[in-house]
Amino acid sequence: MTDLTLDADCGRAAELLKGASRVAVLTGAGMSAESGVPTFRDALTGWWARYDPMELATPQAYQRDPARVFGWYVYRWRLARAVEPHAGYRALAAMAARFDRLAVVTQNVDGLHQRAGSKDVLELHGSLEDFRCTGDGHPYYADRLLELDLPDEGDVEPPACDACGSPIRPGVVWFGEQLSEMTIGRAWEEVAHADALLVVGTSSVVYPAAALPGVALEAGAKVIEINPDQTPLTPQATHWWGAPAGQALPALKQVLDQYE
Ligand code: BJW
Repeated sequence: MTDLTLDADCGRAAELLKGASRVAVLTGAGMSAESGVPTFRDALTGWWARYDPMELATPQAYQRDPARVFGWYVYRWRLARAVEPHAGYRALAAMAARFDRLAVVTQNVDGLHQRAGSKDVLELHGSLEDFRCTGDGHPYYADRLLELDLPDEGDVEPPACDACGSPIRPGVVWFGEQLSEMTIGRAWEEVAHADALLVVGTSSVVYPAAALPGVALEAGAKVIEINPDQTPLTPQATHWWGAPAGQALPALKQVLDQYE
């Protein structure tokens, strides 16, 4: 592995963060890639290889084939519980101590930020641990899935709600659905008041999350993008660092620690 702490990109990112007191971090699926969770742009593997994740993440897909979509979420729920947050997650959680405030705004639903120890996490697109019914939205506790006779992979018929009998769905935000007003409102506030915004592992094409870096720039914040590939955000970002999150964030923390 190359020593990213000696890298000019790492030095520039650390310089931009050095004087900040409020920091916001916006993460996407690339943040979890090195923990073994596929991104939305990656082709799926195994049984799910024949499906496009972007086409499964819609209310229409669930209406057409509830068992297919529910099965995919059960697969991902089990995967998220089985993997571990990588060193980049842990570095981010530890970095919070050096700023007055560090809030994480994530588009991910896998809970890895919280498991790594990050405290202020806003989940824009919901969580794989939350399920609810399609009727009145009665909650369904994820651990109850363990009582079902689940196949190793493939379709899973959604269980019925105890209270009203309607099918259970994942508590995530699909395309065309509204985000929680409170969560997106709080994310907007965090970003608008940050001195610096780190944008990690997102293709920056899905709204409203993709609008958040613009809010930060408008308010005069520095925007640092960490992503091996360039995105529509890259030309506007204060600094683009083309490296994977699992290497870049620990390197960044190490350089910031040297300033103390
Ligand atoms: C690495 C790496 C490594 C790889 N290290 N990096 C304005 C304009 C146009 C359209 C719209 C608009 N406003 C709203 C819309 C419609 C729509 C939208 O944005 N469509 C676009 C596709 C054009 N948005 C919505 O529908 C949203 N709702 C809404 O706005 O309601 C009001 C409304 C409705 C209808 C019309 C108008 C207004 C809801 C969006 C919900 C998105 N939901 C999903 C599924 C969540 C549940 C689940 O996980 O299953 O969220 S879809 C999917 O995309 C998921 C992700 O969170 C999200 C973003 O993807 P992300 O995280 O960026 O991942 P990838 O895979 O795309 O990219 C990975 C990146 O990582 C890549 O860049 C790699 O290079 C990088 N990477 N390895 C660092 N190791």
